[in-house]
Amino acid sequence: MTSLTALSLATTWTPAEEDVPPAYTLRLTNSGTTPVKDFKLFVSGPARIDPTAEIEGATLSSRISNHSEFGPPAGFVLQPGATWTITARGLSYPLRHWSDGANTAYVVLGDSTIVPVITTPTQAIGGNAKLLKGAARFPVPEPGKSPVPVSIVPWPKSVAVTGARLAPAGLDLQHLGEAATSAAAAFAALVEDLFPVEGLVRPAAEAGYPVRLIARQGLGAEAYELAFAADSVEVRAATHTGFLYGLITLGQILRGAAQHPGTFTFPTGGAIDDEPAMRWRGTHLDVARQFYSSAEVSRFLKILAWNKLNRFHWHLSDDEAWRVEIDAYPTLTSIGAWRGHGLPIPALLGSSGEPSGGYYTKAAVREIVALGESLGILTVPEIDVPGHCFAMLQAIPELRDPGEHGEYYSVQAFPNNCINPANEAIYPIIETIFDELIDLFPSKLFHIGADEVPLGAWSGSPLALAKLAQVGGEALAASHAKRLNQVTNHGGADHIEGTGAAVLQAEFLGRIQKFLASRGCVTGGWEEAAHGDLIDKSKSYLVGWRTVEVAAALAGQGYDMVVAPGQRYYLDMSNGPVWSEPGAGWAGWSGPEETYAFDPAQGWTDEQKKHLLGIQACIWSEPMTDRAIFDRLVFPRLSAIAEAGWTPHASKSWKRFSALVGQMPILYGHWAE
Ligand code: TNX
Repeated sequence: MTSLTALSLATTWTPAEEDVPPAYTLRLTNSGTTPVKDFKLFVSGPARIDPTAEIEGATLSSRISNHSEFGPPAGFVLQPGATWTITARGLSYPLRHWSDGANTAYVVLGDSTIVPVITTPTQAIGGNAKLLKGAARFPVPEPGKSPVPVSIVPWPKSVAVTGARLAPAGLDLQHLGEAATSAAAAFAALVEDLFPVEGLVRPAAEAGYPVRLIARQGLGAEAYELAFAADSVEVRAATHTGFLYGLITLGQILRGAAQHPGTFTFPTGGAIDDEPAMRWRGTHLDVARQFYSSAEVSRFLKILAWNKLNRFHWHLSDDEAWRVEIDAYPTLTSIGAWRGHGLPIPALLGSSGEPSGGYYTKAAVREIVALGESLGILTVPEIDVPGHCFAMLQAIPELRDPGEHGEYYSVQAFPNNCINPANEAIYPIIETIFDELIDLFPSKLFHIGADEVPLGAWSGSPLALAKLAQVGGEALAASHAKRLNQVTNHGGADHIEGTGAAVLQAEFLGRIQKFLASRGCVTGGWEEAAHGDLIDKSKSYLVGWRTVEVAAALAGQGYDMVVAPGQRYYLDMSNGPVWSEPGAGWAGWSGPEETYAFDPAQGWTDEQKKHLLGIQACIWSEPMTDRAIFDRLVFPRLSAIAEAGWTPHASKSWKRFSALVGQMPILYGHWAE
């Protein structure tokens, strides 16, 4: 009989009870036929095991962020059929949802063989509810029951349509002029990809319904009008994007009427006049924590366009990976784009022992940027500096102070993850990298991160402390030095204001922002970029992520603001408070209805509103370990946020939105069962 090594891991979370601290338990079972000895167990998944946690049954031999390595007691042998149990208590961040726990594990044997471990989703003790995945379905109302006759998301400024006819088979686009012609081509390609074989665009010979695209100067850049007649439709706009948006609305009306006759109609008279309430209707996608191939990103952009979202904030670097080709520094991708056992970046967030990851070549980036442009979407790259740079530092160690000693930790438990503002050698490196990127992104919008620099950042760097003494005084430098090696002292940048870390970061950001301005770029940053007030407000914008009040206050100081509060617009947060919902929980939870109801401009003064650029959905990818989780977390909340950007708050209606949103496409096609 051949011997077989087969291992499986079951994990459980026991919530706290009176006098009993919560416990995270990992059980490794040998389901093979040979004893397993001389081995280590490695697990990864969003949950982190703090160094301060008490571990029973094993030694936590190393950990980086959520990657943990456990060693069994000396001489331990896991016999066939036996289970080894490890319990961790005292985690500083409790598990709240099933996707928090370990979702990948592997064992490494003494001879370095990697054995994959079958890992089942973490169960909560006391909860037997079915674990949820896939987008929640929003059924289209029965015939006669829709609150509105036409199916459109986001809802237009004015809908005054009359009459009803059977849905045409498709649209025959008749266009003259550059903007109309390019928009017609972009629309045809869009629907061919999003809704293959429906034949939404088709010639008259195939019963295409006449749609005339008419240039109408004086309309806004994203505005359009639809005028319905008994036998045709006119789309009027002044720009490519205006025409495209008019066609998207028409395409949505047609699909609704075709697929749900009796519920929705195709008008024969009247008009739709439309333009967005807000200029910036963004979506951020974190491709560092999980990698999304260019095919996935391309389809995602098409879905954004179908929601009339117009900014793609592409989060290309973080602690866990660097995702874009840079000619001058090939290690950024040869090292920074891959995680795996024994690599400079370990298996994290559900990646396995085998190398996994990927990056976008420059050619792929150009294609995606061009696709976005054809769909009215500007792509904004983000390179997150000076914090969240673990991967970048593994690839280019020169970005540290060579004399740095000791350790500080980020809020996600990465050690020493910030490039060092006081090391002059970093500036030519950063500028070279940024120059290559500026060349790829014609939007000339460049987001530089600036979030979550740890409280103790650079506290063991002689260069940083000298710089701090120079700009902030000896006392500040001395107090900053004391933050070194305080393992639990990771902090988050929301409370670093005024500290040594904030002062050093501000110096850095001011300098980088000037550099970007010299290249004609507007600099974006997360709200912490305002600490120290050293960036030029007239050439920058900030994304506010804590609360609307913080965003409004920053707008009052003169910063152009994009509103993306974690509680409502972070699409990694779960849809509900229960264990069976996947997703994160640090900012709470938000179901589609809560996200929809939220008013991003509530409480803003008129003066502050002058600096309200718009809104943004943020898709952080820590919990997206499975594409069915992605679909559940992103849809339909993405459309709820799109409507907040497009439709004036007073015209929003959950009843209408929830009747229509079931028609919107999702990325992977995973629906909840
Ligand atoms: C905070 S808010 C982060 C990200 C995480 C996210 C998870 C902000 C700008 N940074 O690094 O992915 O929380 O929700």
